[in-house]
Amino acid sequence: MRAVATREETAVTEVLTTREGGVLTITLNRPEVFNALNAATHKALNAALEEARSDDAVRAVVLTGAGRGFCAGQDLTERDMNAKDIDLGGGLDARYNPLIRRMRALEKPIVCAVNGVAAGAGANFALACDLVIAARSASFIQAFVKIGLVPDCGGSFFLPRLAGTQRAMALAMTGDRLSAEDAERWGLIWKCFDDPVFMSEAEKISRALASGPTRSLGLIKKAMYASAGNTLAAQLDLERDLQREIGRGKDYREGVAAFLEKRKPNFTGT
Ligand code: LHQ
Repeated sequence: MRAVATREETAVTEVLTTREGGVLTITLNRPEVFNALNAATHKALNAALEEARSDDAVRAVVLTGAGRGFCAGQDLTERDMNAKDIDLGGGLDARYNPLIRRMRALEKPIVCAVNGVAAGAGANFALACDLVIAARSASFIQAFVKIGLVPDCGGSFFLPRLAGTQRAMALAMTGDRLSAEDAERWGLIWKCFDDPVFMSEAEKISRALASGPTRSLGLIKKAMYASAGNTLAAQLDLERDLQREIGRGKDYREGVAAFLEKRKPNFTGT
């Protein structure tokens, strides 16, 4: 494992990645269009998530946006609206769905730091992350209906589970803006923070996760997401299997030793 004490930054125009300790921060970087997603953004996002997956030194990921918005969803200027056949399903298969799967499959926590408006695919990218926090001025819009579409990127999966069918239906059918405070109240996100302290809170949370027992965080994610499609019996079996696996790791021994010695654990993510 690489102990990264320095701060490195690479600018891939549409997406910035910053490394600080075990935290990889991915910043959508098209502020002039509220970080709307085009082909280049998808490519860079995939590359950043691959870096998160393949590098053991990365132990937590933060996804955020540059400027006033978090992400306004698909870049609506990118598509040829005069084309004879418009196949949006192809775009979802090729770009969006693999990204959502990649985020969910990553065995490391992803914190979404929603700095401003999150609309369409942008809103559902946020909901696909593991811990979602937002600036108090941020908001969430299921914008799809406003342009005659249906929610995608997992919106119709996440929303009813997080907020209940009625609230999910209303958000999807009206395309109304939901404030960060209401999103917190409705359970769509974990917490919202006042704008001036928002980014430092995001850093605090991600730093704490990055010094946590990484493998156990990865398996917590697996267990939580599996529960949506499991019976209690199947979930109990899964918990047993995951506990067996994680109990063989070094961090469990370290956690118990630290408890008994009344000190802070020094988890290595192994
Ligand atoms: C934009 C965008 C944008 C381009 C703001 N594109 N420029 C998946 C697969 C396949 C196909 C289709 O879709 C999908 C998933 C989807 O995401 S569909 C949903 C797509 N997104 C939307 O419909 C949201 C569109 N944007 C908005 O509703 C508003 O811009 C929001 C609510 C995000 C922000 O509103 P305002 O604060 O009033 O800002 P604004 O509208 O003035 O936007 C600022 C600039 O950003 C503006 O450019 P301009 O040159 O006039 O300053 C917008 O044109 C541009 N922008 N969203 N998605």
